[in-house]
Amino acid sequence: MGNYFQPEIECASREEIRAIQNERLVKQVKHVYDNVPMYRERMDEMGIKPEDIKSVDDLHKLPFTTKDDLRDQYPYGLLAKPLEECVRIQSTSGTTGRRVVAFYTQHDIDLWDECCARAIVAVGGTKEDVVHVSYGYGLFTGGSGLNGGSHKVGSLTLPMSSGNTDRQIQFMTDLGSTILCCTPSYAAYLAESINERGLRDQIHLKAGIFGAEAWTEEMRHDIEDKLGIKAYDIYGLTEISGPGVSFECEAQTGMHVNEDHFIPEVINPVTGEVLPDGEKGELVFTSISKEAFPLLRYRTRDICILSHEKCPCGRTHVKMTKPLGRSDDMLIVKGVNVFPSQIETVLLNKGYAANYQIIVTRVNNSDNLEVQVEMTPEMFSDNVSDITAKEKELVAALKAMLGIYADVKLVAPKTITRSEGKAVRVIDKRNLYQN
Ligand code: DLL
Repeated sequence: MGNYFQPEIECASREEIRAIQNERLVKQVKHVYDNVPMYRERMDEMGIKPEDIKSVDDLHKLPFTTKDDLRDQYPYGLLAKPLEECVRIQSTSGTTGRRVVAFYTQHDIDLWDECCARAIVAVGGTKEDVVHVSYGYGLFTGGSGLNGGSHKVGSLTLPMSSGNTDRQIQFMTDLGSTILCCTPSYAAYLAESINERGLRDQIHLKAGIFGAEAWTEEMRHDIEDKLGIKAYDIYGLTEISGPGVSFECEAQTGMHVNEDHFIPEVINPVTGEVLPDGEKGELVFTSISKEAFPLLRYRTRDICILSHEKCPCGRTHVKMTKPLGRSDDMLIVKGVNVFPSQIETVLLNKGYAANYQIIVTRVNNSDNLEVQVEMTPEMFSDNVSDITAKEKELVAALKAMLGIYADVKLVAPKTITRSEGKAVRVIDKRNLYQN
């Protein structure tokens, strides 16, 4: 049995969780109907009254919300509370398309901080810990979310933000940071830098809380080995609050969704049909506790599987897999679906680090997939036949994984730009030509 921040809710029976969800959903639907014209119009068009939603069983009757709705309603259209009751604005990191803004009342910030506190306690965090937050601060939710969670736990919080790797490492060694929070790609970079400086013995990290971008099991093992820590996943999105929508426990087999605040569903992205446990589809959230920016059935575009299987940690909240890709991150190359995570798995299995870039071009109406991969210092060689042999080996392994040919270019160590926030793995030049 593990450690919990709010055991009464994290380990509540399924009946108790359902009762909380039913009560909050009914209230939330009324709140958005009364305060958000877009939802009122949509429900009126569909002939649904707030009274028709009596429990979670009626959730499927409600309209979906999409990223386009958020853009259309920018900036105040979806605000469900008077602006003077809001205390914070955050914004998406703009991975795809235009920015989206989300609003928070103090109540919304408090519940978001609690969700992050649950994540920190789940990895063993207590008030004895020094929580080193290297997610970006500012409009991005990573920094302020984990910062707030760490305060709630009572840990000593280091608001490092991202960047300035030397200073990160100095504080880590001098102040004895024990829990590192950042993107997995930045964790890999920090690990590389710490080992290069020969400082591995001087860091006191025991755990890391890494999220905001896709990362593979192979990358988890790599970071765990290099830093001598346990690496845990955390998931979230600005539209629904930020980090802490779900988090991993000691079992490291998926992330528990904070179901007292967010009801998850997995749908068929084409038909919108709700799928049962165990089936892969698009993850959808309804936020049932938020006041300022509550969304009904928000389509995340993240592809996931939900599972109600009993977890050894004792938590009863449903678990989601790591996002297996984003419906809009999936590349279609020569008609074949390619996820960057498949390429990462091959590279790490072959002993490379996660320093790579995927470049897609279209030449003479035919797609071309190129993967640039950095050699590790140990495998670095300037012998051309050596390099060619290694490239051929990767071409074959990628062909086996993806079913298509990818041109592999091995590059010298340290030539691929390191990221301090979300890594840019894919450069799809075809989009530029289309405009
Ligand atoms: O990335 C919130 C966050 C901050 C989560 C810090 C975890 C840690 P956005 O910038 O709005 O919010 O981006 C949300 O990032 O829809 C996913 O596609 C992706 N994402 C977030 N967490 C994970 C994860 C923050 N653990 C989008 N694994 C989401 C894979 C993730 N993808």
